[in-house]
Amino acid sequence: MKATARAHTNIALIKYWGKRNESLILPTNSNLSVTLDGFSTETTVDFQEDLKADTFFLNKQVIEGDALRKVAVFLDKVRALSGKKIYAQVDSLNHVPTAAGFASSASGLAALAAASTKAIGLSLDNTELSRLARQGSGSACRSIYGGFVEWQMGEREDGLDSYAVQVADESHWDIRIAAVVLSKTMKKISSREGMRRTVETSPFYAGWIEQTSKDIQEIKQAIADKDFEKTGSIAEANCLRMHATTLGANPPFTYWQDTTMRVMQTVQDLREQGIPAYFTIDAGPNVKVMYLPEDENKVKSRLQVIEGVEDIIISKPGSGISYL
Ligand code: 2P0
Repeated sequence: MKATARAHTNIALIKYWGKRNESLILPTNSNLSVTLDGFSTETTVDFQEDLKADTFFLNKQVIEGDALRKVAVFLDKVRALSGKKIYAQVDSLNHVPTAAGFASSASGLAALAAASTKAIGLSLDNTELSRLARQGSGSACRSIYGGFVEWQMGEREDGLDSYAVQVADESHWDIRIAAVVLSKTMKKISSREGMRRTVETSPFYAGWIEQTSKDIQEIKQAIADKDFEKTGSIAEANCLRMHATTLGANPPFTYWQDTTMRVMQTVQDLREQGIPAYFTIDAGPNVKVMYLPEDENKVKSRLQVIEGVEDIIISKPGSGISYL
């Protein structure tokens, strides 16, 4: 009972930042991402009658502790759905062009959801798969699809209406996203802990929720119209607002480092020189920069000379899950 699936990671243009239900992973706001072709996870799940527990290998290394528990808790959900009590060996390969902290729970849990359900004999449609992947890691529900993807927050307490839908596929719009890898990154506050602290303590949180519901409507129109300046400026402002909530938390924190701010400044300088480029940042110091293909050389040459930048990995909009 074995299957292999591939999923790409994604970058949110409208952020998921806060849960209304921690155990079901239900968000406080709808959010929207682009799937990235430059980063993927390929996972094989093999259910075997003679195993006494799940095992997990990541890039051929045996994994234990919290990461193994996360996989096993997810497989418990798959076992419950199928009615089969059988353990699995999970082998994951992260295809990330450099070892720079870009391993992603989004591609990891999306590939695990696809491979494990197929291996155990369930046939789920993409909506069911997205809903299941969400319960492994919120952002994973978006990686079921390629291109531009909205995670609709839903309203139900049981989460049945909280899943992702494709807004436009990967061929809709040829934009580029450069992942700017920093040479030094501090130990960070996990996104789970960061969002929990912000929801519970930041007085800026209510403002974030109010504005984000407007942002998502506007960015969907801008994507449909292929209006790059509008899409980029909404995404950049949404990112800044998410990070502002962390400064208001108690205790306050930020994911930014000095190099993060140098990259942000460079992107703003590029715009002043007439090159449309916009940044976004997740729960860590690395920056992603959006631009149009014709500006690639100019953007890349400016980013790679910034002090503290180690590498630049370029993506286009990528595809959804596939079975190998
Ligand atoms: C996002 N992030 O929309 C946001 C922006 C980080 C900042 O989704 O707790 O690993 O597993 O649901 O999906 C990172 O959080 O969190 C994330 P869990 P996840 O991409």
